[in-house]
Amino acid sequence: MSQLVSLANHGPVAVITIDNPPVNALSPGVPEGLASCIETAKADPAVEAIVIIGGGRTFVAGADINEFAKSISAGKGGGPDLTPLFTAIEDSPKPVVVAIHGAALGGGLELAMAAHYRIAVPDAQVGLPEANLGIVPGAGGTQRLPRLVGLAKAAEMIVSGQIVKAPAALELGLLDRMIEGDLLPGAVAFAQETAAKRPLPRTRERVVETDAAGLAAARDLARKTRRNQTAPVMALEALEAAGTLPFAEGLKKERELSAKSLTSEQASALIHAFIAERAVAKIPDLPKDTAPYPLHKAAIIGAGTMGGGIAMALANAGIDVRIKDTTQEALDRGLVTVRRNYSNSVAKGRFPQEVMDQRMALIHPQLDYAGFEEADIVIEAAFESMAVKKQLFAEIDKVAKPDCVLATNTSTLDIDEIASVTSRPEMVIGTHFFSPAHVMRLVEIVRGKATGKRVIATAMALAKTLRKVGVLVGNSMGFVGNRMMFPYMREAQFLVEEGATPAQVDRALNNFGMAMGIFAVDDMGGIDLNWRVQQEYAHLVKPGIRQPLMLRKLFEMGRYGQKTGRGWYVYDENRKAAPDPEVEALIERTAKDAGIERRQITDEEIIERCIYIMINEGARILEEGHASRASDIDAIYFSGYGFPAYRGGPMWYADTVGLRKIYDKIEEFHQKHGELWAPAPLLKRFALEGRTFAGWDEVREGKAA
Ligand code: T1G
Repeated sequence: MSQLVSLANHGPVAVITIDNPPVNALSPGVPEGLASCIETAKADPAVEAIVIIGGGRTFVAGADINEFAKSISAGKGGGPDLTPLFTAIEDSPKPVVVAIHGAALGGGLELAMAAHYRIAVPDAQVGLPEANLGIVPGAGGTQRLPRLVGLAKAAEMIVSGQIVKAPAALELGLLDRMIEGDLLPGAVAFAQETAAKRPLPRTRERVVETDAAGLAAARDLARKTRRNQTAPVMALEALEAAGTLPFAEGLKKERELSAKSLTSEQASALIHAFIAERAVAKIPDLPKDTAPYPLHKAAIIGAGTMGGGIAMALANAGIDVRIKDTTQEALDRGLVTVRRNYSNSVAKGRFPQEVMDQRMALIHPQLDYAGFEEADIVIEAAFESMAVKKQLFAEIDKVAKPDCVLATNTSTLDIDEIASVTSRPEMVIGTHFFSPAHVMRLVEIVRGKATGKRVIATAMALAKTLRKVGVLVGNSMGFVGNRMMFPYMREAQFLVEEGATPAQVDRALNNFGMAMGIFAVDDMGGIDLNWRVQQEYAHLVKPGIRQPLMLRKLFEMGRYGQKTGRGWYVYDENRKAAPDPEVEALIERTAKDAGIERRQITDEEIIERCIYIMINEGARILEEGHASRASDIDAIYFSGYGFPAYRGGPMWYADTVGLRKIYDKIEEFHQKHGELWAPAPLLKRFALEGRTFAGWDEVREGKAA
């Protein structure tokens, strides 16, 4: 018996414990240990019933995703076939009870559904989130779940990857009982209670009622929420089989579809995204035992859109927040938005009114710095101007306590320059949230030259506490996200000068999988803000280098985007965008006046120019050391910039296309469009050496030579 799985008898009940930290994944040795324990318990005459339970903080979080990544990159496709083990459990002549705490996800829930009974503690969670990894459940999930909760609900759960809390799972018939108090004694008592009951309830023997409407609704859901993704569509095929084929044949069909999904580019990319999102927390030069400062009280400067959103994110995590602004009117406006956002969530049933009241009670608006001396962190979220930020940091430096972390939410400005007005630059760090800050998962954490290791650890811990993806980046212009966005936006503007329309560019980007087209993003963020940021850096633009022509014109016309009803697009009262012939005519005239020859532009060229320029800038960021790994850049782009996770992020996507192909195309654009397309040296080297960005990460992490 492997040490990952152990067996102990509690009277007539055999208790099998899976103990494979951190989340009891079905890593090599676990299925084998389980199979051996089950056989031992079956054969033991003293045993009347069997309990399977997880050690540590959770039940089983599924198959081992890291093993998947390894076997996929080794071209071996999928993980172990768990069917024989699960069949052995279901076939057991003695009742098998699965006792759930924490999470039972993917293979973990499939294991539970193969058992005869499922019990759980009230805060347990269950689900089949495989679609988030681009794969089809492969161990009976698409065949057993519809037998327990019905085809429609099963299809909805599998397409959405929804995690269901225990009370709802009990109502759905996915659980047999909720256990209050300690799980193990409760499970042993339940097993003894059911030990003699026959026949044993085997999920596979249940009938699936066909439900065409339910499947159609799930297909609709997949179209709306999983655009371009293949696994949900394949999972629906397996679910359909559950309603039309005998169990064993349905299982076979599922296995084929799951194995096929595992060899897909989308699965590789989404599994990369899962791992990348967790790798960001591992800072190469930050010793694991670096203790973050305590974070109980926070203070924010600026009650605008960002300040209000950050205050909500902190209050949602139970952190007490003071929020300061310069006028009562500004403060009131900010708090009205906060209150409205919470009311909308209550109205949508996301949480009850009392939770809203608790969170509002944690947010304290004020016009002065009273109480700021108690704050563990001060986050400045004021106007994006260096002068304003320097003045505020000079003030904060006087009121904040010595070990208070001084953070700025700047999206582009130099952290070192901001820190230079304080007596403690080592306590200054960038925490770049994204709008709406209470929703967007990404936080770029920007280290300055002097930023101390404990301050970095504190900011990373804050991101985790806020359940956000905190990515540490260097202090270069625009950090990582915006630094790659600037050339992307510029290239898109050149494309419309040369003949494309904003709608065509955005449509091509949408089809590629971007959550929003770049012109729609510009209109949402505000053309005035974009123009102002451009002015902050106008001094860096080399003379003679081509610059886009339209932004200034739209700014001077007061076309700021959604906020003025007109930008690149025209907006109706519901903020629905439509192409604006006036803008398209203005673009044509502007191009003509500038002597720019206009031509037909293909969607392929749009994608190559918009995405490859991003990748090229990403390579520069890596070689300058402003990102620890290529996968950090990917995590930034799929958690904060709407880059499709099923393409893995810009750097993973580059590897998928092939760096040589990308380099050759960039060199072609370099010849055609000049210096702005000069290939990044790292990209050139990797392309010529046949290397990948993923390979570079492995080298840097000592995982490869
Ligand atoms: N395999 C391997 N490692 C895993 C893992 C898994 N399934 N899940 C989590 N980890 C690691 C993770 O990388 C991190 O490691 C640590 O655990 C804590 O995770 C056959 C084919 C369980 C809700 O999709 O959703 O079963 O960074 O930081 O926020 O049909 O992890 O510390 O080194 O996320 O508390 C389906 C994935 C697999 C669930 C915990 N299962 N996991 O969240 O901690 S496919 C999933 C999660 C499958 C079958 C198919 C979450 C969590 P490290 P964490 P958390």
